[in-house]
Amino acid sequence: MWGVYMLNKEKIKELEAFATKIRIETIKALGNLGFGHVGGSFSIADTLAVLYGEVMNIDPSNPRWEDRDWLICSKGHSGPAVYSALALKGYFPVEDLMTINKPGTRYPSHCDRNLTTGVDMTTGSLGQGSSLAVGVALGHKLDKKDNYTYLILGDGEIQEGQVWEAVSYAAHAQLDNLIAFVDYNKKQLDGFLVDINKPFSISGKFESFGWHAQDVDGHDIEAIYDAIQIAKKAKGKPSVIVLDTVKGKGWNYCETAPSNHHITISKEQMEDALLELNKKLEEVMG
Ligand SMILES: Cc1ncc(C[n+]2csc(CCOP(=O)(O)OP(=O)(O)O)c2C)c(N)n1
Ligand SMILES: [Mg+2]
Repeated sequence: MWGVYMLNKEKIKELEAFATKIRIETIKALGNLGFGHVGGSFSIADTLAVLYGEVMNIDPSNPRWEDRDWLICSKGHSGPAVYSALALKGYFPVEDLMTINKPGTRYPSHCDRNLTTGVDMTTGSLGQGSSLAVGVALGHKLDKKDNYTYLILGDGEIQEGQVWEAVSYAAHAQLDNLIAFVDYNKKQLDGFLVDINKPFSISGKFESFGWHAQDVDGHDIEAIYDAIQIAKKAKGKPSVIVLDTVKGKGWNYCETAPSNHHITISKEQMEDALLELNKKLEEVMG
């Protein structure tokens, strides 16, 4: 089924490398700090690579370009992965990432559009990004503009009632310029969703609210890309892509740690992660 939109092999390789580099820069920055939200940053890296590396209409030299597509990372604690993607795209120097979450930084723990070049929306209070994304997408519709708005939600985050108010209105307003992702990594801050607040069918819930919905492997570059192309064809409806992911993906220690939402990172652990990720990068580059 996937592969219908034919990303060529070279591009897939490039995007896989980009996703790995996002993880590498993220762990370097958070490792330097000594702690951070590694789990949720790593689970969304492949989607960020597809969006910033291929799909989004952006101009890093003109971050507030009015024809750009918008990315709203509503699970704002995954900011480090977003910043890494932006730095690698040339919005600002990669070295700047080493100031993440330090006093006076332009790269806070959670996304802030007033501080970070290329960040389209301030987020961090879970749920709020959904309403903000609906406002942005509606604004573009009213202005008769073609910009897409991409929204990234956490699977724990969607327990917030605000998300469903936004989801309901987005369908009513027929916001087919809004494409949401749910990072279905099965874990929230303090454990597994099934133990805390069972999600049932996430795509089914969105469908029942009038959205077009798809379930994809959130670590398969080609599948993510194809799902976005399919979403764009669903006219008159907003779309959701539920990403089947692993929290901490790409670093075995983090993937298997029982608690991997916000972790401390020793120098040795950072080196362990970099060894694994650099090996992956070499494999991808062949
Ligand atoms: C309104 C609100 N409540 C609580 C928090 C604290 N918090 C930050 S991340 C998080 C868990 C989010 O889980 P999930 O959405 O699954 O994110 P991911 O697994 O992708 O890290 C919580 C409770 C918050 N940021 N905002
Ligand atoms: Mg989660």
